[in-house]
Amino acid sequence: MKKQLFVVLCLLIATGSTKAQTGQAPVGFDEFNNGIAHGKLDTITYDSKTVGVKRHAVVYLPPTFKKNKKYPVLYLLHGIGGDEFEWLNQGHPDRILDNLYAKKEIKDMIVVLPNGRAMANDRATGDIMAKDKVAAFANFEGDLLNDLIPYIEKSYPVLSNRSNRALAGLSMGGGQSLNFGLGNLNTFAWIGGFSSAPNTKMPEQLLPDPAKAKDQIELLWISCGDEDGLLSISERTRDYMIKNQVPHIFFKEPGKHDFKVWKNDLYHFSKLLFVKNAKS
Ligand code: FER
Repeated sequence: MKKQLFVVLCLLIATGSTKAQTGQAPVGFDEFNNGIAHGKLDTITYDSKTVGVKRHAVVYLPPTFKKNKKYPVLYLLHGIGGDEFEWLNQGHPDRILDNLYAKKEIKDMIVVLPNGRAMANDRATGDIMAKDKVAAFANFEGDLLNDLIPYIEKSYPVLSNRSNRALAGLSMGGGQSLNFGLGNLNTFAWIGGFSSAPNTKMPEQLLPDPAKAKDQIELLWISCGDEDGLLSISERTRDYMIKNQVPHIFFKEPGKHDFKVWKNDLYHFSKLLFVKNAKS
């Protein structure tokens, strides 16, 4: 009996240390939990001068949201096969963040889930790799900066300065986040690319003035699964940051190109957001 207990304890300790080494979020981090407070989801419609149509996004408000407080904002972007509901349906950021709030492990923030395919028909249908559809992901820069952010800032109680804006995304959305984030450091100080796609600019274009960027970046997060065919893009970006001494976090984790990896990324990334001196 005593021996059995000893074996069980050893197994528990071994499992715990493996998790720490691999950076896996704790079991249940992405599960709906009935016994805790939940955030609120809104769907919004805004006028896009960039695209010339009304566009849609989803907004997650933290469980303790109050209109008379002001919040930092994370803009969280989807991949090439997704839309404004992709994160919600497959990544469950609401559950992940609700659970983190219950443990008081993240700062209060509003999360905006936009549609990053900035064209009139922004559904992920037909040939999602078509030239015009891929170009629409680049076109989203104007929509985000000139249409969506101003709409959010007049509709919600938010802190509207660079140190209270974060931009992150998965795959195509990771490339967008690195391109638009590092390209607009006057707007964003917290930037995350999860398994970033080939739309990521070449490093010298991405960050032509690394010396200046060093002072501006609060957090630059670059992550990818070790079995992802796109890993070399994250490594290319990381190598440039190392060469130019730009502080960043490079998080290589077990996994492929899927939501198992991206949920884990969101868990870890969101814990660093809006915490001063998060950059390593
Ligand atoms: C590509 C490979 C992958 C590409 C985009 C992706 C535009 C995007 C993948 C995703 O968002 O999941 O060559 O070119």
